[in-house]
Amino acid sequence: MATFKQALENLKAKHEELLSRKNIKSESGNGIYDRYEYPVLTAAHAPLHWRYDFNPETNPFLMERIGVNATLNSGAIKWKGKYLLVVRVEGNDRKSFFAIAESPNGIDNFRFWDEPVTIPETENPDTNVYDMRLTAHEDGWVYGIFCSERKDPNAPAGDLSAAVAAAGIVRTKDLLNWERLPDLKTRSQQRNVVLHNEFVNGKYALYTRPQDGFIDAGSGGGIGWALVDDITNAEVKDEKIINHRYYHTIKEVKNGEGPHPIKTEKGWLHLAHGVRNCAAGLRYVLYLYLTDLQDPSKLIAEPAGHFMAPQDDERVGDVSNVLFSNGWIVDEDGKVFIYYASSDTRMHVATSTIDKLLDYVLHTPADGYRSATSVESIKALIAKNKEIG
Ligand code: BGC
Ligand code: BMA
Repeated sequence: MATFKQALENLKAKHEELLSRKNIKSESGNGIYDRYEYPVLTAAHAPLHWRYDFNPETNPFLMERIGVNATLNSGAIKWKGKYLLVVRVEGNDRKSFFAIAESPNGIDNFRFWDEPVTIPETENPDTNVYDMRLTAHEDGWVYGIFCSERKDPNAPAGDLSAAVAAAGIVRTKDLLNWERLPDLKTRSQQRNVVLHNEFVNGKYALYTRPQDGFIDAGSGGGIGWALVDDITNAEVKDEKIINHRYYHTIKEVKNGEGPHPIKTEKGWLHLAHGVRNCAAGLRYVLYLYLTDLQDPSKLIAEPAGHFMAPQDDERVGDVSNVLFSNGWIVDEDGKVFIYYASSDTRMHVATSTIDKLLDYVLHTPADGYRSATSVESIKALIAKNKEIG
């Protein structure tokens, strides 16, 4: 009994040490953003009372009863002065669920709320839910749009992988009680659906990602845009592609909107992910683009290539070579907290400012789509530098 008590105390002390660890800005940034030394959330951050039975009678060996495998792709929101993530927590059983973690400063001391979020199911229960984008909409609700995955009812017998992806929609006023709305009705499967935070022409506006199949974005073309009359019965009738995929770019195979864009004086600033294929599998990187203030569907600037790509330890995890982001927070002073997951395993933060990100988007050369145009960009910069001697 005494040893059980001691073991439990040790467990709690080690957990507390991890949760309260101070994060440190990494040296050697590129001037655009700063990375941090430690991830902000890992599987080990999951509360002990979700994982261990604390009763010595029923758990004499103090074993972990319910394992958490990863904490990844999190939505983000500033809420009552705190930095909140709606984390995709994945259990050892491969089921994802959502749970809120809160930090006082946005870079460390993230702690999960007491219980995971309960997402009501529809009449067609989700098998797996993940990657929620949060939107505090001007209608007064906070919406969460996430991927709802179900087994493909038309899969041939024996195919236990074929799935169907749809956009699930919930809303809340307190982040505690979530109302489930009907899933988005669309012609194609959808992942990476995001709600714009303002009405556009009096309608709800969605960033979409039409795809041919569960994995294959195929003829989908890229990130789409659709206006919806009624969010409580949302249906995509017309969808246009606003951010295209191109041959031999970082988003050749797939792309998808990250969190909803940030409104700036120069336009709507977007964070997205781009995917290309290689011998090692799919490589996911993050990129930025800017759209028109009056018409958020109109592209005005897009730097060539990635904004952030997996680096060092970020490269390795359950699904290696992946950076993915569906959450960022802007402070009133213009500081931006970019929350991103590495290799489907852990959550990190990078910080920057609106001014820096706009400077990056507006002054990084655009993609010319050829080696020769890339050389021209470099030579133009060299010439400019030679002028100043
Ligand atoms: C996984 C996602 C992944 C998707 C497409 C799902 O089963 O949970 O993380 O993005 O498949 O590969
Ligand atoms: C997907 C995404 C993410 C994930 C990525 C890499 O398509 O929706 O859930 O991070 O694949 O596995």
